[in-house]
Amino acid sequence: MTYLAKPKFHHPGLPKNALGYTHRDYEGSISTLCAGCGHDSITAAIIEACFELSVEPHKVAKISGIGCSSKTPTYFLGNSHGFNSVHGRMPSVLTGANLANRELIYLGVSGDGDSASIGFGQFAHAIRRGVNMVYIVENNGVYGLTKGQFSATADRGSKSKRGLTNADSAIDMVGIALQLGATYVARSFSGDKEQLVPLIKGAIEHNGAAFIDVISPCVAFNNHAGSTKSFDYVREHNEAVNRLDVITGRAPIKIDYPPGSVKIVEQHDGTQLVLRKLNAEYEVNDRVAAMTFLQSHAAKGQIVTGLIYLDVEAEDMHRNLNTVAAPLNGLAEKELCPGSAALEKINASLR
Ligand SMILES: Cc1ncc(C[n+]2csc(CCOP(=O)(O)OP(=O)(O)O)c2C)c(N)n1
Ligand code: SF4
Ligand SMILES: [Mg+2]
Repeated sequence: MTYLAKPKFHHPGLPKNALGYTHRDYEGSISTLCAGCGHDSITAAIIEACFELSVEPHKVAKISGIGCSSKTPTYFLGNSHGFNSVHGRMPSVLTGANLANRELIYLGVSGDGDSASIGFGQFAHAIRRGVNMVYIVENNGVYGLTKGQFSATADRGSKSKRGLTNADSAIDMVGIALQLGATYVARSFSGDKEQLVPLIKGAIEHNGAAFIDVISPCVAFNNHAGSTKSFDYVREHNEAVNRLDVITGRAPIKIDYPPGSVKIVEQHDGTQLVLRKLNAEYEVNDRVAAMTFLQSHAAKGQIVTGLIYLDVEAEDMHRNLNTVAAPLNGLAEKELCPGSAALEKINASLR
């Protein structure tokens, strides 16, 4: 059995959001991952973010590849659309779905093996096309599902559970996403829900390619001394540059930060991202500075977390391609087959 159904009953006093839904309405089946797996905490953060934003579950499409991480969409948003695709192919399936219907919120859930190894090319092209999506990599530095081989995000010199040393350079997904033009780039830690939930909310509100690398320890194969993706290592080397809150028309929140340390960033749709700066020098709108900051901290063994880059002028793939606004399933035959005169006009314009 690959999933266990959750019992339907729940406490009548559970808090409700603006739609009248409780957290239970955003849950899925019972997780079959190892007890303590970081991926389950990310699932909980996604549920919390969607609950707080009062997202309509039927307006979400969750798409994944293969891996323990890619299994997790079964454990959240049980009333949403979902497609568990092929290893490394989540980005192209998501891109196609988004092209067909831009009205859904696309949640791409992947692993470091799924996105940095077999799916690296797919990851790159979805990001550079500016697909409007929330792309989450649940990064544990190993292929968890196939029993703990090093993945391409494992740091050079880090040790496997059996004591082998990784000889290869690591791929930093955040650095690559920045270089490829992602317009919302963040890193977080599965053990830091306070940081992760608002980052997911901000990514959902963002109109463009939003990428979140979440360090998510694999308790079965990569949580030992010598690993740089263990709970202890990440807690000790975490360099958080800021803390985020998201203010939307739907879900107002109170801000209570000391003056001088807060930066309010307004996005196209009126959403406000409230950034509490932890590092006074860190500038979230400077892509090149973000890349330098990442590299210099990585050289010191530090893991930079928080909202690392935000482009408030982000444009998504549909805008770039000038596609029709209506979902394709809403178009009638007349619009889909406008006739030979229309075809002739298009051909003439290309001669
Ligand atoms: C085409 C193909 N190649 C290899 C595999 C075997 N395989 C399944 S999951 C996986 C790696 C998963 O690693 P990751 O994406 O990091 O997920 P995790 O289990 O660590 O969350 C591999 C190599 C496969 N299913 N399909
Ligand atoms: S093998 Fe690792 S990644 Fe997979 S469920 Fe267990 S702890 Fe999580
Ligand atoms: Mg992995």
